[in-house]
Amino acid sequence: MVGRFRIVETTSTTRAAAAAPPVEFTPSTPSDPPLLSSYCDMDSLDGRWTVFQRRLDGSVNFYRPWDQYKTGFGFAVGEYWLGLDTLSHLTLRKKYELLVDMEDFDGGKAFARYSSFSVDPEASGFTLHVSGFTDGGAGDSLSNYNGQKFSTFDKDQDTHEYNCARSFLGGFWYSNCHHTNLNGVYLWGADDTFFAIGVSWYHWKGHNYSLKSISMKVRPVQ
Ligand SMILES: [Ca+2]
Repeated sequence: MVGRFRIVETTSTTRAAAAAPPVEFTPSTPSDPPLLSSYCDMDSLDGRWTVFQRRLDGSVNFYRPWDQYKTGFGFAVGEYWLGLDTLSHLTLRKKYELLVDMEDFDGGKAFARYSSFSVDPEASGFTLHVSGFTDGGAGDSLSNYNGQKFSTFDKDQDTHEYNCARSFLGGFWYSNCHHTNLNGVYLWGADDTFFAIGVSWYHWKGHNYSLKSISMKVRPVQ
């Protein structure tokens, strides 16, 4: 379904231009899902980031099957996952960097930045390539997944004996299983009722703290 997506990259540096969505999902038939656009972050580290994952209020269920992680879900004005097909096509065309911004429920903020980021096509399992970590206070909970394929509850490509997506109720480049579960269950802060199922980033808040917000965003390397 890549044909449905028309990608317009975020190139402007003006705030007024930020109102124009950088990525537009254009339905090709009336039966396609509602129009969905992505959010352009103009504030973080000089802006111009295209957001491909965002959690902020628990309004969208991220426990979804492979096909939905492939094509995308959610709402541009709120929580969403842009889709692995789009992400792969975008990041394989040129060199991209990645920023992961996060916030806790006490006003604390942190980020992790990676100088290189790309996702292989579906035929290669949407394998993640991420490297070049810079610490913005969050620590590195992602480099561990470099070279890992994506997994959902209905497609186990992790390296664990069990199904990590089922065990931790998300979809991710799980290995054995995770240091971040940013597509996990939105739990509003500290909660150890069930181990590590929340929207966590281990090296900042541990496995049992579900963040208030977290987003993953990319932009072309200058
Ligand atoms: Ca497994």
